[in-house]
Amino acid sequence: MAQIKQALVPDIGDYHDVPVIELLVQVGDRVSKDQGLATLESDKATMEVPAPFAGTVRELKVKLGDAVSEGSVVALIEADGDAQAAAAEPAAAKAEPPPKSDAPAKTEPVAAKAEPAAAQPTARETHTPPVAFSADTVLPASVPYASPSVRVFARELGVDLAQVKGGERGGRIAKADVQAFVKAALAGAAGGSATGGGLNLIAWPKVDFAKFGEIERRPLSRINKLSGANLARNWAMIPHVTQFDEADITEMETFRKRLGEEQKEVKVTPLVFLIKAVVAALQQYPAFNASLDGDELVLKKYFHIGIAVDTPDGLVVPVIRNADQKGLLALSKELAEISVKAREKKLGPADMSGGCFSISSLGGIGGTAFTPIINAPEVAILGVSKAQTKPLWNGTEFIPRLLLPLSLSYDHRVIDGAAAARFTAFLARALTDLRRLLL
Ligand code: CAO
Repeated sequence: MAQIKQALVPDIGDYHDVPVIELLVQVGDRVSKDQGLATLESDKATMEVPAPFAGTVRELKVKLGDAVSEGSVVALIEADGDAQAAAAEPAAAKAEPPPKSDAPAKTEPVAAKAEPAAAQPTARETHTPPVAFSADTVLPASVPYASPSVRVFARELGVDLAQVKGGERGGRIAKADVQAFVKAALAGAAGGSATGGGLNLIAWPKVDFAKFGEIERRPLSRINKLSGANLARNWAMIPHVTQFDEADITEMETFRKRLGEEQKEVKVTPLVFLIKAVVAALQQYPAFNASLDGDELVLKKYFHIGIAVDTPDGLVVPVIRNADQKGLLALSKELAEISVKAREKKLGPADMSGGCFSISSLGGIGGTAFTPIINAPEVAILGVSKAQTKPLWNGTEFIPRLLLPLSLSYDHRVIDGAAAARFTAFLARALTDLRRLLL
């Protein structure tokens, strides 16, 4: 007998109360295993909840705007065939809480739980609450009540929906509310210069580009839009200063090349040496391994390093966890794995959360220096450019040395210039003489 089982939100890392922004199926739809049922969107990533098995959707347990976490029931699905039924748990016998992560499906007695499919709203219907509805009481405060198109609109304008008061029934936020919020913000900024509040920005230039020549319009990727909004916020809100330095990596390179000859299992690039040197510097200067939380600095005792990876769809920052506990070869292997995962769009939110400090390496491409944008709530980021052989004065003569340019952007609210100069000097010394990493 076919059974109805729950499709649950799988392990989504440290994310909680993530809004459902899209329903991908309707009641009655046939779904294959791993087909997306709903799209969730946190401030950093978008993820689909996959169907844990093939079957027919009997009931949707979420609607647009609902906030879900790992283990939340998204749909009830009638599993296909006997094989599925046999694999499922006995329907009536168990009444356990939803499984945590590895088993995103749980058997439910058909008759007891499933309501007639016809009574359910279809996935693409607009959800107008049938009775008086207050977003404040039904949705957690952290999830503003707004449609996906309004969310996209707000994101494009850099508006935090949590600050917008919804004018529609139940506190639902309409596009007009977002527009009014922006107008008020601009007016406040214009009139607020006496108090110093607001960015006091003039409107974005509106240009008819086609008037000047042929053009083509290309939509931004989802990653471009998400990272763009984050970068704009971080650039506007964090007082950035960038400290530049150079590390003599002549000996490091000799050692790296030898490592490459001795073993062919993994490619060892300068980046893994940088990860080790950064960890040592974070241990030496804990304020760089911290986040601002109101009036407090949260100092982290763990060392999770974010690595900016360039993908065809835009920039993503997967995190290498516990980098202090890993050697150069293990780091190289993990770096290769996360780069492939990033470029194949297979990174989940868990892969991109919990970072303490980020490294953005453009060394394989070129350039002499740049000003990386801090990945909030981190307080510093290291940019790395291309190493070049240059003449260095050793006191009596110029000798050729391989110099690696370092660009450290830091949050000046947390770190002062002297600390930043010490941090990059420490990094440079450690990379010049790797034995220092053992101290
Ligand atoms: N100086 C000189 N050569 C360098 C170097 C440096 N600083 N860093 C790397 N290289 C060399 C490597 O040794 C490798 O050389 P070979 O192929 O001859 O061995 C080559 O450059 C390519 O390296 P890579 O880029 O494949 O590997 P990586 O470990 O240095 O970097 C990754 C991996 C994922 C970080 C990188 O591919 C990437 O995506 N970088 C872009 C990050 C980015 O976009 N940052 C910008 C953020 S702001 O918009």
